[in-house]
Formats: sequence, structure tokens, C-alpha cells
Amino acid sequence: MDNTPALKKSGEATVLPMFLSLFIVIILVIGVLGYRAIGDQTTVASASAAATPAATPAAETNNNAVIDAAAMPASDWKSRDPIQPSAPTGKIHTVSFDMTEVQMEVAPGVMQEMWTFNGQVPGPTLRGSLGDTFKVTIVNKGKMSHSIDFHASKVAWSDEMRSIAPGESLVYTYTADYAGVFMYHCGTAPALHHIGNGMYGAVIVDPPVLAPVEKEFFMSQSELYLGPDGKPGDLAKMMSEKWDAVVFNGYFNQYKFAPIHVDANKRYRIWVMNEGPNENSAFHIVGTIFDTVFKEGSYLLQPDTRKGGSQVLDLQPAQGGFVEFTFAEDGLYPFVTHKFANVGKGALGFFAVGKADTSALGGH
Ligand SMILES: [Cu+2]
Repeated sequence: MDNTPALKKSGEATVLPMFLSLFIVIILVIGVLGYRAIGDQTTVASASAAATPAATPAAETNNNAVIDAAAMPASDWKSRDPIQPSAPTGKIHTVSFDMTEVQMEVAPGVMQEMWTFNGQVPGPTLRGSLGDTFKVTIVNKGKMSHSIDFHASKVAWSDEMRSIAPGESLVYTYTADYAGVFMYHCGTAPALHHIGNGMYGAVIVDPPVLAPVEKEFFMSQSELYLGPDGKPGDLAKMMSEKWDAVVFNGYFNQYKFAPIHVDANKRYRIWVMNEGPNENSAFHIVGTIFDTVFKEGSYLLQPDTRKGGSQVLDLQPAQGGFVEFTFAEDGLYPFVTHKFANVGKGALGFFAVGKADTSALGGH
């Protein structure tokens, strides 16, 4: 404090800018060191500041929400039901999607304005059989233009996939002529922002042959690019692939907080959809081996006398498939994307098999 007047006297015009530059350098160094120290536990807002120091003032990026990897959801928090029901009966599936922008919790205590189909992230999973007709009405109840692009359909981008303004609606009809699990998403420009901020989902078109299983599940993988609390995700971070989290079914460590209960020696199927928008998925369950793998419309592996086993379903953004497996004994079985940098960023869930003790997971 005492030498402040002396510094001013020695030349305000040159010393002050010098101190300002030094201050900016210190902030950047703290940002870089902080990011490295935290490692793969969580990503901090300073990551984007460090990546683009010249273009983005630190004051703006520092407003971005930050995930506390040690935080727990509130006692009234509910996980998204991971169970995937069978295809509904009937050959025509008539559904309506309200397109809305809503406040949603994406990690314990972290609220974001998510852009949604029917207020859900991911949007509702549709399911049918080959030859079925899907008649989907989209209603824009938001404050910006939106659209929908069903990868399960063959229609003109300039027709069914066109953007509609707030208050408008559109009917998008298609026949399910190909089997698989297909992405749908908003394609309104910038599509990266609309997908990265929650406007995605999946359509399952059952292949003609599906083995009987005890239960089916649906698991999407996607990234989160946090904006300030209560605001939409950060487009600049999406463009530079600086995700804060990688999540299953829209929520950080969702099925660690709410493990999925199953039984040993029964057969299960998980449909997996990589919604991206940017990152790949290496879906793996610790402690079991897939004896059936279906990816992008085709069986890669089915049980036979050659006894082939698979450890990972690899999916690039917008690719989908399913795996089938059993658990050999009671206990906890983590599921992850085996790109392990993302496991500490929220891509972690658990199967609790039989009498498994889930108390160590700390969830509900
Ligand atoms: Cu949109």
C-alpha cells in the first residue's frame, strides 16, 4: 500500500499498462495450471479462456457454470428411466413434439437453459418395426426457430426438415424402411448449437431378428458445453470441442447416482446412441463381454460355435447400435466410454447386479 503513490509518481502512463499486462498473464497462467491440476475430474471455465485468450475476455468465460464432480444431486432428484420398452403395437405411430427452451439440471446444482423436444434431453425415444409409418407433428413453443431431422427417413432437407418459427407447426411423415437406431435432431443453424444444447433423440427400428432378453435399456452419450448458470450452452466451446462433461442420458454421472438394478445370468440389451455433437463413444461395461453386437444396421457379432466376444461398441457422432450380455455374478459393474478422459467428466454409470451393495456409490 505504502509504495503505491511512489509508483504513480514514477510514471502512470507506462507503469499502469505494464501492471495490467502482468495481471492478464497471471490470470492466464492460473487458468492453465488450474485446468491441468483438476485433470479429468472436471473441466473448468478457464479452459476456454486459456485456449482463446485474445478473442475472449476472461470476465465473460469465468461466468460459465462449473461442475463440482464431488457434488450430489438433491434428495428429490430423479434419474431418467433407462428402461427401453418394446415397440408399441400398430403400424402407424402418431406423436407430437413440443419444441421448448427450458431450465434443466444437467449435473448436481448446475442449471442450464436446454433446448428440447417435449422438455426432455435426450428427446423421447421412438420405436417401431420395419414398414411402420411415423407421423410426427413438431410444434414450436419456443422463442427461436427450430426444426427436426430424422436420420431414419428419406425425405428432402428443404421440405420436412425446414425450420419453423415460434408458434408454427409442421407434420413430418416417413416410413421406417431401414432397421437400426437412428438419431434425430434439430438442424436449425447453427445446428451445432441446437444439438449441443439438447435437441437430439433416437428412433429405434427393430431389425427382423431380435433375441429374447430379460430387459432392454436405452443409453445416449452426449457432451455438455456449459454456459453461465441458467443460460444456453457455450457455442464457442462447442466449435472448439472443449466439452465440460460427457454424459449418459443427459446428466452427469447419472447412473452412478441411480444405479441400474438387474440380475445375474439373465440376458440384457442396451441400445446405444452417440448424440455427440463432437465426441466419439467407446461403450464398455466393466466385468462382462458382449456376445452380440449390432451397429449401424448390421449384426457384427452373434453367438455361435466360434465363441467371439466383444468389449466395446464404438460409435462416432450420430452412430447407433446395441449390445447384448449377461452378468456372471452379483456385484457392481461400471459402464463407461473407454476413452477414459471422459469417465471423470461424467460418463460413468453402474449396474447393480443381484445383492450388490450400492452404498459406496453415494446415490439414491
Ligand atoms: Cu432447434
